[in-house]
Amino acid sequence: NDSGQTVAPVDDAVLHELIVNKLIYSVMAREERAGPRDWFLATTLAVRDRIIDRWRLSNAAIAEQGRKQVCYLSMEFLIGRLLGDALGNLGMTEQVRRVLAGLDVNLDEVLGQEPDAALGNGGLGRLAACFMDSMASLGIPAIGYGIRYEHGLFRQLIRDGQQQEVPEDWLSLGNPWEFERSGVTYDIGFGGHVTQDAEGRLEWVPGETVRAIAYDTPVVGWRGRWVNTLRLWSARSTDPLHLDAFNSGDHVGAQLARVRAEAISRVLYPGDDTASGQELRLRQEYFFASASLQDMIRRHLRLHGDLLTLAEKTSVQLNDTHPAVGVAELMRLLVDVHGLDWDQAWEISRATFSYTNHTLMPEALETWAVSLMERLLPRNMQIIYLINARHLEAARLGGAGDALLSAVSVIDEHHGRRVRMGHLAFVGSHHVNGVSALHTALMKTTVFTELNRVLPGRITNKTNGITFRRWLLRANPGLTQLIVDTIGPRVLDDPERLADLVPHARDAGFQQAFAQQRQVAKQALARLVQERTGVQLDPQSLFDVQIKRIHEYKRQLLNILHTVWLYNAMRAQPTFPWVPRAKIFAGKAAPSYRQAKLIIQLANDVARVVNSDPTVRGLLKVVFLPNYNVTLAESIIPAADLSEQISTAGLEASGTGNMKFALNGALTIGTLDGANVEIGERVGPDNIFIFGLEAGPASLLRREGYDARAAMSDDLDGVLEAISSGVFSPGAPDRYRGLVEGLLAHDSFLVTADFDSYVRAQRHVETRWASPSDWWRSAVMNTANVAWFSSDRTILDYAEEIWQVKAAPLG
Ligand code: DL6
Repeated sequence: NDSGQTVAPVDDAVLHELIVNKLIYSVMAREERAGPRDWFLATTLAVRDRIIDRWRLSNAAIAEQGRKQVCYLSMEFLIGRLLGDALGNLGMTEQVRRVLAGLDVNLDEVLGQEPDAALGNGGLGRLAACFMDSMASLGIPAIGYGIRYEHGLFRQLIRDGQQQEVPEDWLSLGNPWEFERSGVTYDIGFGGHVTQDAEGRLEWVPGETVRAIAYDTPVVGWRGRWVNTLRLWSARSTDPLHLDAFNSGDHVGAQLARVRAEAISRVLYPGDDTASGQELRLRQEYFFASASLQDMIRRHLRLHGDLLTLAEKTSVQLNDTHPAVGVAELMRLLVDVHGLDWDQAWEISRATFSYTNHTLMPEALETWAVSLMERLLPRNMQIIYLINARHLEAARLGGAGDALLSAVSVIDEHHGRRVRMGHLAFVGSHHVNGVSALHTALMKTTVFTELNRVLPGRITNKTNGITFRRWLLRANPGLTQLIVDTIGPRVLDDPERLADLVPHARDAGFQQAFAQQRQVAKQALARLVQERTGVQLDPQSLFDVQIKRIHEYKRQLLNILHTVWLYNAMRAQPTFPWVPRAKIFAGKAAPSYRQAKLIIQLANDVARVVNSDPTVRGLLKVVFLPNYNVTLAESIIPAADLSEQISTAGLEASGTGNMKFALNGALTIGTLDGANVEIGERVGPDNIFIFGLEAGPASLLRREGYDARAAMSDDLDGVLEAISSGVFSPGAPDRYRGLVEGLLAHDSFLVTADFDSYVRAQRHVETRWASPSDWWRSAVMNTANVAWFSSDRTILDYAEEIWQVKAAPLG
């Protein structure tokens, strides 16, 4: 599914030569001996050259036309593999396949060599990656700023059913995409003190300085018409070696300053259960926020000469609160370093920043101890106090009383004096957005109720989206081809055309072709599952999939309870015409999140017992696929029949996996949570399975608590009894007793409360599955009606309403 148009086409013979030259002169390998990794490097380098001319043109256009640029600050960019994306966007996939075949090399094998860049944790980081693709495809000038972690999200091993974490090492064999910009460096201070000169000007004298070095990766948009930059910062010591100490034998001590400085970009999300772990996280946040803002100012001065026009030429999007310290940092740079007066600087700063909130969960809302901020960032802390004083004064003048002032203060005085980073971002931004309609509505009635009262009109909704180029065109080429054959190639440029599939939803021939594509994807996934877990799946069975971070609010546990319910029911009535199912799980638990790790273990224990029980052979299989990442998602999603989006209503801000599945024609079973609500509105109530408590009642029940035992059905009782009595952990019968007792005593995520409704919804799934024409009509209706979830639409909304930036791809 190439775009059918390359920017500057080369013929096969030229491309052949370009790749072979890279192999010889850049990789130093011989054609007859080269392995897949060598070919991956040579191909990437040759393709990268095709992108560079357009990259330079894009940068030149920004400068010459004085265009406004977006700076997207994100602690995470979950970009995955890049070569397939670049080839697809350039329209070169089939040509490269052909040229490599002529060299006796298989493109798919080459693509498989690329490490999966896991510079993020989950939805938030993948959203940033989809947004980068969309901004480049729409010709919106943008720089993504983040951290070049040497080790991204850990690699997950499953040993004896338990998660083990080992370091991920995506850079170990080099990264052919990136350019080290040794000339683009900034010094980032930490600690020290603040002095005042004779005129009363304040100056921060840091106790330690770390250097940020830029690494740039080109992000090529659709049809290669525009190329943006992903600029990731790496930390270097300004004091790499104490030579005296080294020469006198202290080889380790001589490098301590370096180790400390470089730890900043060593690991994504270092554990923060210790004080030093927390400090490292704050160092990371300030490091990348400061380097990015210094870079933005330097570029603005070079292009426009004067900081007074900063907000006209730049929009900074804070992706969650991780870069929120940037609000204070930009004020420091404008006032202390560039000499603007406070009011002018504040006006510019607020006109520059906007902030996206991605969670309402109190424990995930970032705060930093004032004492840590004062020690690590003394001048920034002073500035935060000044920002807060003016903000509170304005609120007081607007009539706010003490209770309201305390609620809207950037400093939380109730929990040992902490800086509320969400509040800082809110106060310092012109727009604050949620990521689905429900989430945005809840922002106004929960975490930001009071801020919304004193600063009304800032909150706006921007429902998330996904890039169809990766999640349909690349991940599911068979289905894409069918769609193109059916409704024409315009859909590749205009996802709204997917709606042209609606008239085909009832067409038996089309349904069959659609189902056939699913079969192919399921067969491929079954092979992968067999290779990685040894479990054999029947591609004819219903593939019921839940893949996402493991978290109590996402309720993998509810899905496991249903699995046990099915298992019990099948064993009790083996002759009933059950719908054969494969329950497929994948996801990582945060290393210190014990309950999530126990849930992984339970899924694996249930899998072991179910898969070895002859009574349910051919009816039920359970697999937990290790090491979930973007690449694995690309294999799983096209093969899914049923998409599990079953979070406790009100707790999933949006979800984006839900959109990927629906786009590929999986039916959703889900709660009215996050973007599920909007998916349901678009695909229609007949084509989605909604169950469970809605956000309002769920929140009430969570607050008031309820007696799970009193409300428990016999079905649920049987399931919990089996788990707590050790049916699935015969060697350790007490393993899950605590988990079950916990559920019965304080079921914070309403697993037991929603269980019966969930089981009923699952029965509706089975009824639909038993009627293939109904099932496939619903599947087609999903694909046909989710065009609105393209991240191009989301980005255009941001561009028009928040950034005031124009889309304008090169011709
Ligand atoms: O907005 C992207 C993504 C949403 O789709 C998810 O619903 C939401 O959980 C996630 N939020 C985060 C932030 N931290 N937490 N928890 O990852 O953002």
